[in-house]
Amino acid sequence: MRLRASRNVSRVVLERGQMSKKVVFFFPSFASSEATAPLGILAVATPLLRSGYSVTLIDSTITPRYKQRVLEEVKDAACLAISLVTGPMIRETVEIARAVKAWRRDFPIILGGWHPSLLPKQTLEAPYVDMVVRGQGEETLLELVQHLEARAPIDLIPGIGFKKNGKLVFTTERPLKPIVELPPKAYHLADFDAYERSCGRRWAMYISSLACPFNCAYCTNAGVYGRKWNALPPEQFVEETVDLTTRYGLEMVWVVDDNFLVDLDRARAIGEGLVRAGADFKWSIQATTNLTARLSLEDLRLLRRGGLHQICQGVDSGSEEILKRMNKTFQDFDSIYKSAARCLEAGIRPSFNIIFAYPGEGKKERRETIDFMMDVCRRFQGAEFWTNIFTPYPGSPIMERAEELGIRVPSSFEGWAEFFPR
Ligand code: B12
Ligand code: SF4
Repeated sequence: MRLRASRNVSRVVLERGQMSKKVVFFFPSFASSEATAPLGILAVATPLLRSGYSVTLIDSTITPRYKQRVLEEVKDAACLAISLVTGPMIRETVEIARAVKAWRRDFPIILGGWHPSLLPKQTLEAPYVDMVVRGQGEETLLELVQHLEARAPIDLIPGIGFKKNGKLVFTTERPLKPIVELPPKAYHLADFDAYERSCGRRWAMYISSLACPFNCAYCTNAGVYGRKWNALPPEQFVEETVDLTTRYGLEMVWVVDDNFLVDLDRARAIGEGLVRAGADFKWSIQATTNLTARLSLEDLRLLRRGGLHQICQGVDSGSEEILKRMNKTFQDFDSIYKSAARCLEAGIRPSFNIIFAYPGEGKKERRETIDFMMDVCRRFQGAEFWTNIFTPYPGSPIMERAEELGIRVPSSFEGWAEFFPR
């Protein structure tokens, strides 16, 4: 296992002229107890490993004295690559990037993931950020690291931003690749024992489709992945999840697809395949209520036999007016009731998300939402609600109206650290 091996090799501090075949990844902690390996980093690590680079992953959630560890590991590395979303992850990103720059001002620091993809310019303006990767990072990061190693100009690598003579330069966008063309994730880099110690559960994330055909006004997805839903074939899903859970002794897989149920035949085939394979793990998905309601009770029972135990669904509001403002006209209340009833009958937990304080929500709309939640809970015991306070994210359609809605938009990278739904 490369990660473990890299800790034991005798460390050689490279002179500035030497080239390194090592990349250090840092994953700042999520303000969440759901600790498991960061899928974005496992994704971009594979092409590097295949091309002969060694990779060290430092996840601050499971690494005591993570700053010291980063400072030790970068000594013989080519660059430091950090993955982050908007919000509190920015705090540790800044802490680590500043510490590395204090050690060596010209050591390359690359930021990738959702926040740098949605706000590349503002992110790159931070003095301790040298390069940003926009969108899918598998090919881009490999090309970038190869160019850094060869000390070649990076101007023609699509999908990046960098600094040249004090100016910010952005290259052309890299076209999105369908998920079937992406390499497998480097799960062997994950220290599942440490994640289990941290959160009490042994689980992993898995992704089987990209994008979502809808365009909710608060959602950032279309800004990074577009709206062309594309997915892995059911056989691949079955083979990979069975292998993943068996290999690492996992009890659960969270399928992080934005909308797992777009292709119902695929979903049914996955259920059948898992039953046939005798799969012995629980899994959960995210899907819209309108698509969940299209599944029959038999379909849901089949998926349950295949291990599906929870469907997370974005109900978001109990007010017609707010749903309209959210551009969620594809969902009606009937589908929510249907979905709750059928999921429970099949033994699957329906989990519904609610967003309070969306622009336009007054006392009346809030009351409608609370009444709706109470009604669902009374009628469908076992249905659960997760509530959030609306947080505007860069790149979402509603942010285009930020000024009109009185949303305070941070003017610097660090300003976004406080953006967190409370
Ligand atoms: C899993 C997940 C979580 C998990 C994370 C667990 C973990 N250990 O990683 C948990 C539950 C903790 C979580 C929490 C939250 N999340 Co979340 N989450 C996701 C989800 C569903 C999947 C992420 C994922 O792994 N995808 C699969 C990987 C392979 O794709 P990827 O991350 O896009 O990575 C690719 C590129 O981005 C890039 N890349 C990624 N990292 C790097 C690094 C480098 C160096 C490079 C070069 C490239 C690169 O290359 C990768 C491969 O192509 C996404 C939605 C989504 N579709 O991705 C939301 C998402 C990331 N979450 C989001 C949000 C808003 C939150 C919360 C605020 C929600 C809340 N209500 O609390 C919190 C924030 C927590 C915090 N502290 O900041 C937003 C982020 C929006 C933004 N502007 O950043 C997303 C996009 C959902 C959405 N559509 O709004 N989340
Ligand atoms: S259904 Fe979910 S993933 Fe799709 S656009 Fe709406 S919030 Fe985003």
